[in-house]
Amino acid sequence: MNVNRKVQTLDEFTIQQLRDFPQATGELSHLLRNIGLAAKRVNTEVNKAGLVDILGDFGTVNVQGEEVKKLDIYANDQFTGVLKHGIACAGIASEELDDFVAFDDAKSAKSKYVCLFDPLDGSSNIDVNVSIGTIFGVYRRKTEVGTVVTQEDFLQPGNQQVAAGYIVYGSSTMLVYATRRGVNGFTLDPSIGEWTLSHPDIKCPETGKIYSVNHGNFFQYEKAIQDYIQICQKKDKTNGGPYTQRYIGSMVSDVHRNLIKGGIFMYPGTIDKPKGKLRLLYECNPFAFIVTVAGGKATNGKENILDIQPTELHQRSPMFIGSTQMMEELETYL
Ligand code: AHM
Ligand code: MG
Repeated sequence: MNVNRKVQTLDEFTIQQLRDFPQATGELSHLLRNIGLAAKRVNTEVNKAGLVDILGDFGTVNVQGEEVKKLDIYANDQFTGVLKHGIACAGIASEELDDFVAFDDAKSAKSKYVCLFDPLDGSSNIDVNVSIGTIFGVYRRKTEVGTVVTQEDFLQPGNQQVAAGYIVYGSSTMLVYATRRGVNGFTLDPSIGEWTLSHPDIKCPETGKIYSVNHGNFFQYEKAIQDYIQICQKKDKTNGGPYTQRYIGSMVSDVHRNLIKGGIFMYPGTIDKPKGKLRLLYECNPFAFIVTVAGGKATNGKENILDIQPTELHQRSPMFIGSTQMMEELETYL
């Protein structure tokens, strides 16, 4: 029999990592496994998104008599459900929910982690078949294990993350996650329904050729940002410019590409929205953690994203993230 032992699944990988920590309880591996499971379910529905006219519109009742949910609500229910059901998560906060959810059953209260996520980021792209994603960050709770989690467990700076990751539902489906030990990427093998290690030990290139920003907002940006964008477009650069502009409008895909190829992604504040659009806790922080572990940098223009002490669950922050040398070049303008 021809067994390809080069293929390592997500479960095999996390269990192998556990062996290096004899005192580890396996809770984090369990949590990642749960996220992988919810992501597979979401992936199946995302792949059917174009069939919505045939299968029934969102909000209507489908042929099986079930209500067809909006995909971001469906994704939120999947991630919440699977984490509530598991043994590793004491509560969640989500872009889709006004407040955090404490899992108050005895089993969940004994868990040591909380998870914050954006279940389906970039969901306005679904209708036009553009890649979208899920983003998540995992923290060790501050309150005592055995009690019900409180807001304090969720309002932690990003540097307290134990793990963070994202799933990109693209031409293939990938789950990338980071712990302090490194960043690893797993591609979903649809033939066996398993996440398989395809991108071990991802490092963000020190520099790159791509800059990603919404140019439509150009005249809304402060002068320093406008100057930097123009530098990205100039020919007489010592650093190999002009750069290529790439902006999908789906942060998971944009940052994923720049992480692999090298580049810079920016969502600055604007005149109308000085704090920008992106949410600190479940959009900026997970990516800042992943890219930092991979060797890159992330700031809000003034300080490291990971050092910001959050005050609200849904607070926004400007975001600049990417290859170290490009970030340093940007900082000379800021
Ligand atoms: P969403 O959480 O409502 O989906 O919005 C977040 C998305 C990001 O994925 C993306 O980077 C950004 O919005 C694009 O915004 P804009 O269209 O203003 O450039
Ligand atoms: Mg979002």
